[in-house]
Amino acid sequence: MTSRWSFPARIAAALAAAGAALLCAPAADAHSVLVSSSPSADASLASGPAEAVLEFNEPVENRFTELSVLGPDGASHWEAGPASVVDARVSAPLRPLGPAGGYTIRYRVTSADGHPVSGTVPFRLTVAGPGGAVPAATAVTRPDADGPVPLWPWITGGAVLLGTGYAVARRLGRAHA
Ligand SMILES: [Cu+2]
Repeated sequence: MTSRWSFPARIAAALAAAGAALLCAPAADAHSVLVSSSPSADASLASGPAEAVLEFNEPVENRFTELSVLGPDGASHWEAGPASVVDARVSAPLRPLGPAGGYTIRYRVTSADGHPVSGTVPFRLTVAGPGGAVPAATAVTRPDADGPVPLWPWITGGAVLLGTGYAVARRLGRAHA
């Protein structure tokens, strides 16, 4: 054999490449996309809905999930509790809405590939409801959700994969020697 690379070195390289492909695969996937909502975008409602519902094109991860409904003043909160995630469906209960005008569903979810996806869905309340906004101090907020998704699990996973590849290559090399 006159190959420039020894057999174990080629095995190690192949395993490292496989590990790199695994690491890169999540980034190659498309992010989760909002496909529908209730209320739907730009809907006009005569009364406030009991909950806000978002449907995505694929199941989203149940972490860092944020769903709030902001009032016509752009600051008041109208959600009655934290968001819940069931597969591709993200929902949150709403308080009775108050002043007529433009409301905004604001969301942030974690894609199946681990990346955050956020957006807004505007809708309109045409008849003032009986409700009062959640006082700002008790609004359902998740300050931790604004941080970046940690990289360390990927780095650790990559190191483990590369280490395993190296160990396997060494063992194979020894068996051949
Ligand atoms: Cu992504």
